Amino acid sequence: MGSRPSLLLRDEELAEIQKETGFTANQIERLYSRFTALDKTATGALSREDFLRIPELAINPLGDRIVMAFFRQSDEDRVNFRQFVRVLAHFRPIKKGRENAYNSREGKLKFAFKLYDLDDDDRITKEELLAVLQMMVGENISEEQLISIAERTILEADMDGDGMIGFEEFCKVLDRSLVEQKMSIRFLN
Ligand SMILES: [Ca+2]
Repeated sequence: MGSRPSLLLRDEELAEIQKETGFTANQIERLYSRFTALDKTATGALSREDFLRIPELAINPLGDRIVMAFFRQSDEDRVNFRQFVRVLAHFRPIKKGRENAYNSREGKLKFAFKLYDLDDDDRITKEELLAVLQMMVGENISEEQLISIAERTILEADMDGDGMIGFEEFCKVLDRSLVEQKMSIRFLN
């Protein structure tokens, strides 16, 4: 019994997280109760299995990649609450004058870019693009069609002619409204 760690968020921690992520105190409290509900073993950190119990991630075709983004924040195979909210902060809608490194257009684009950059070398190759397209569409489109979509996308985005998509090139191809819309979740309004 006595070994269960405290599940309460300290005030100073709450203030720090608020400042860093832009979430309101109320939103953080609610995310924290979601976090502790997922943390079945009450260790103060989530494992990969804990994440897979989130229904929105389980049904998202890119769920695996998004789960990996949480673990990129961490050197271990567990994600603590701070790391958890940092990733979620990318999905805060952009409001004028209230953006930060996470939910700014650039922050959102960086997060999206990393979903495609499977080997984390800051370039998206045709193979990486193809792999992500396959995750997204499953078996609905033939391999040949997907290869042609991947090739066309690289051709259109690749301005320096290296056959890959760098971050700058990625930003140029993605339409502004699309990023802001797809990368925003109305949090607990
Ligand atoms: Ca890469």
